[in-house]
Amino acid sequence: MPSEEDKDALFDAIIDGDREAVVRVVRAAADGGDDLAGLLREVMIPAMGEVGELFSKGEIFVPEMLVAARAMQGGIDIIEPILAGGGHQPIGRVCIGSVKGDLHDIGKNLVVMMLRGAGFEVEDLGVDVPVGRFAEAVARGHRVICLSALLTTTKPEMKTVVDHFRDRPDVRIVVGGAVITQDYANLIGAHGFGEDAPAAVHAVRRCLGLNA
Ligand code: B12
Repeated sequence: MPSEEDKDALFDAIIDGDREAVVRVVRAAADGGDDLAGLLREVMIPAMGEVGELFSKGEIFVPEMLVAARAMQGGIDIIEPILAGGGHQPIGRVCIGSVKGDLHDIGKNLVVMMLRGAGFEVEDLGVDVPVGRFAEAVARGHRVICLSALLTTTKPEMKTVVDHFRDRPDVRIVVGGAVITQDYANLIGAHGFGEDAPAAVHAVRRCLGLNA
């Protein structure tokens, strides 16, 4: 792990939206062979949580959230290829998207990264994905759909997707995102839920009958 000083600098750089500083610390950690998953879990994700707190308190606004997100993504872009590994035969296929109306993608991108790292082939449909695009993915042969939502206003869109595939028992749907709970997943009839990216991998494995 980088020094406490570097970790503090990384935390602050994400909150301040200082992409260059984020990239510098993360690259140094990657070059030094540090525990990048730990860095994400212990420093980078909590920094985004702090950004949300500051937004809730009215201390920062949407533009600041946006630059913080870009700074965070700068770090993720370095970590992703390292954690995702590659070159091996995929153990399953998954498609994923942030639901219609939802532009948040950092959490989704982390889920993509973890799934790829766990050996899945992932088709990332991006953000603001309407049900029709998930239907197209199923038509292309996908049988596991992962949905991400961060807004109270967009979580009902998950039910729309689940309802759409109600008569397709071969299609499994896994949901997650800051506003989603296991209770909500049960309520709408989703087949899996994960509160974070590692839990997303477990949920997908369970859906495919792989030992979770
Ligand atoms: C960054 C951010 C933004 C950025 C997003 C940029 C981007 N490229 O993602 C921008 C500036 C665009 C933005 C916009 C808005 N945002 Co915003 N945003 C955030 C913030 C600060 C961080 C989100 C984040 O990246 N978290 C870090 C990641 C790692 O966590 P995560 O997404 O939860 O993902 C983890 C898990 O949930 C899970 N997971 C995620 N997806 C999935 C999927 C599956 C299948 C599984 C199993 C698991 C899983 O695994 C992930 C990894 O551990 C949050 C605050 C917060 N605490 O969440 C507010 C927050 C989500 N936003 C909020 C709001 C209100 C908005 C706006 C409406 C603001 C406005 N007035 O315009 C708009 C809406 C835009 C839209 N239509 O989507 C509110 C939502 C409140 C609510 N309950 O509805 C929050 C909570 C802020 C707050 N405290 O009020 N936002």
